[in-house]
Amino acid sequence: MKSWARAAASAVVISTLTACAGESDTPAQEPVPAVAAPQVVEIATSDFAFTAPDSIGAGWVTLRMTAGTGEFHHVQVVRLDEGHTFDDLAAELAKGEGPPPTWARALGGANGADPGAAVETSLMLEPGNYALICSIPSEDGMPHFMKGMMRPLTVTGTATGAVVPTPDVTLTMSDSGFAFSGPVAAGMRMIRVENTAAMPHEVIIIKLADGATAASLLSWLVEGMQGPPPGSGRGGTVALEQGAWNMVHADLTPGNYALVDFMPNPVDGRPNAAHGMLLDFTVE
Ligand SMILES: [Cu+2]
Repeated sequence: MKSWARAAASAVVISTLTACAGESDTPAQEPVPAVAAPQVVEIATSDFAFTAPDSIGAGWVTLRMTAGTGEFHHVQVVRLDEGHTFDDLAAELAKGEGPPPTWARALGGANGADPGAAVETSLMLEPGNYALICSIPSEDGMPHFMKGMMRPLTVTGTATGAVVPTPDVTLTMSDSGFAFSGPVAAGMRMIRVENTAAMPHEVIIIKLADGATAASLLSWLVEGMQGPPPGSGRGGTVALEQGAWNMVHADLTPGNYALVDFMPNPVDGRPNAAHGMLLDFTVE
């Protein structure tokens, strides 16, 4: 099998403020803010389990998902509102029908890793109870969380002083589709992805194979994914509820790309991509 993605590397630059010495005999000593290194949480996927910590610290967190060589997986971060437990969520999801409960909040996560590759997405996590879930279905139609890809995560303590990196570009997801705030240049990019729509959305960044377009990628998907995929994953988020945002670290070489939301549309169950959540863009 041809490998269809390169591992994303992360580079977070932390700038520290230094005090300026004044002209006077007693130099002004501005306090230097405490800056903590960003917390990197390693999550490995396999058929059908996550390897992940049980507990992490609150604050700015980078999820580094390393994909196994089997089926495609993602890491959906779900925050459980106070008074609800992981077991409550498992019981709701086991019903296999209806929308997820409103107390289970979709905060995004890591997505779009080719088999054997790694991708990174960062987000701010408040202390509380969470679940990590993979809801991608297998060929038998059963979502992976029904096969074991679901585990609790506890976020403890108070937020660290890790610096939130400045995005290179912002990607807005709305009812009218995807929109970048500006052109996307080649290189290791920090893409702030935010959802302004009432319904949850995800984005997967795909570098298109020669001759492929976002439309032909969608055709490949809805026609049963016959043959090799016409592109390779470059990262993304999982479902984000309205107002939530993630920072996707994407390693972008020049070429043609597509943004795709594969989530089933609540109206007809077809992918949101078939309802306009699909965009071609070029990286130069
Ligand atoms: Cu999975």
